[in-house]
Amino acid sequence: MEQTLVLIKPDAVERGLVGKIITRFEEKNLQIQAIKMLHLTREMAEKLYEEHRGKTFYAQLISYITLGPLIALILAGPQAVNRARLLIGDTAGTTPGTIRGDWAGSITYNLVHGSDSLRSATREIKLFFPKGDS
Ligand code: IDP
Ligand code: MG
Repeated sequence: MEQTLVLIKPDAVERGLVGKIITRFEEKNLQIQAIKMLHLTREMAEKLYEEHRGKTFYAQLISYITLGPLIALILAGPQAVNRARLLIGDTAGTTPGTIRGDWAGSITYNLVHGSDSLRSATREIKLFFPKGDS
């Protein structure tokens, strides 16, 4: 079964949206295979977002994702990577009916992360759930 990594980012935890966000995924029949709360170190944030190093919003992104605790999930199901991204919505949160479209306040503070490809999913799952940890 295909797996993807989803993060419920610190702003969503702070705003009390964890339950509602998890419900969206569960209602679409994406199964929770692992879940944990953690506060990212700067080092881990830099690994997660290595593709964005050097971009104008990079510093803001690293401080955002390390602001407070987040929830990491492995979700599984047919086409889990794409289906999770569809539920999450576009980066700027302009699509109503998606998690970001309904609740996100800005392009940076957009509540949720979802792996963007199978390759990213494999890399990110290893980062958040090293062997023996899930
Ligand atoms: P994604 O989360 O939809 O895959 P990415 O382009 O991978 O979007 O960007 C990673 C994260 O960086 C976004 O979720 C958002 O929090 C932040 N971000 C992306 N683009 C911008 C921008 O143009 N300005 C500020 N923050 C941004
Ligand atoms: Mg991305």
